[in-house]
Amino acid sequence: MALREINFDGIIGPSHNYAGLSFGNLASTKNAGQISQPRAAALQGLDKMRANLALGLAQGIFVPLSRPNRDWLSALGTTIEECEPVLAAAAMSASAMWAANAATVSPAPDTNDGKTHLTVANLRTMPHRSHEWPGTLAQLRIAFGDRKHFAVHDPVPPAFGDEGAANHMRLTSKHGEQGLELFVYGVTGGAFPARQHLQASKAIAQLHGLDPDRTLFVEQSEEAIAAGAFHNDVVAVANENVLFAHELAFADRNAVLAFCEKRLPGFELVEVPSADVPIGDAITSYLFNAQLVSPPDGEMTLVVPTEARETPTVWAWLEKHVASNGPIRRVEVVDVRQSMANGGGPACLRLRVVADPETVDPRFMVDDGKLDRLSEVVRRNWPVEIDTADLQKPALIKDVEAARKALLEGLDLTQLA
Ligand code: SUG
Repeated sequence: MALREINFDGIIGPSHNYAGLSFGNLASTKNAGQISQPRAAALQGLDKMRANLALGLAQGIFVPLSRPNRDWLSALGTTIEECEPVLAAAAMSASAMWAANAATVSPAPDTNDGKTHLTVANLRTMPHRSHEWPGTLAQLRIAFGDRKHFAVHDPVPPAFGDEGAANHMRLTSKHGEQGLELFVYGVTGGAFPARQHLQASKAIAQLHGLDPDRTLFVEQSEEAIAAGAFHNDVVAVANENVLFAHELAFADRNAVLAFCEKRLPGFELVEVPSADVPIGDAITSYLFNAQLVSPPDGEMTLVVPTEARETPTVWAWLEKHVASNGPIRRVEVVDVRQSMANGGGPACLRLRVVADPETVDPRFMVDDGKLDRLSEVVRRNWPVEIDTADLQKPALIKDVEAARKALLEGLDLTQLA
């Protein structure tokens, strides 16, 4: 079995819009009511996947969910035509594009039955995200349907909020070896909600059969959440033996350090001090919401959004780090501005799964040729613009539904219709 890191990116859906639904996510609030560009957004996402392939990485996809979510509205006793605008916005949200929130993943070397475990996130804190999980679970059950290698779990009960891999980090000497799993939860975020609950993280660690001695529950600092780090992946990211984090990411950074140093030979913390990059700059630039990856050439690479290059403190820090021979050897810049305007950077758009690509349903894997075909479907079918005032307009709804249908047909995934 050749275990590799596979990044599964959510294809940005045809209903992508700026409804300002995520309190505590500064970009979402700032851009509320702006006109979105779903076609450009989806093409940006596909280009990011091409950039990953060019680095020599394995790439997968998830498809947009059925929007408007008519079943959810029906359970609320209403319809897209008749519901209040706030419900229409939630039912039309394309938020499943942020695949880092799809599930928490524990690769096979970490679990007691030797399977890769995935628990779909309940996303219960934000109404527009709370109805994603059934559609996401349906995809996980197909993509990772090989029961010899995967175990896919239902969400943890909604008493405890769970936002998936965005609050989970794995450290290991090599992807295919047993790792350390770090679950980051929030207790308080000042004025903003803490979305990940400790009990949810503990439940997932149990369900995945992790070794308690190699599992750590880490409190996110209140300061980070209050500054706009609504998920841990806005202030920290891990890859292999490297933890790249802002100095204010965790409530007790020394405890994290001690745990990792004791258990992982060669562990490296790359910490960015506030004096170099104030937390506000880290959040607007999404320096840490980057993909930290190990391409086959062995040069650890950080895939950052354009906004990182445009933020002087951040770019200066990156240049200094690479020049000083730090663990991050290369920086790649990708344009995902449409997603960024809703608080979703390169890392939000992907779910990392360490597995043998041969064991994944091939309909969820992509190469350059398939990305070209997907781009064509997007160019032909995705709306050019969406004004949130139009979310209940029959013509838009028809276009959004037809676009998804065309995509599912192109991928031979009509069973998800
Ligand atoms: O949950 N934005 C998403 C962004 C998720 C980013 N994911 C990670 N950090 N992994 C959220 O806040 C905005 C939707 C709107 O306002 O229309 C939104 O849901």
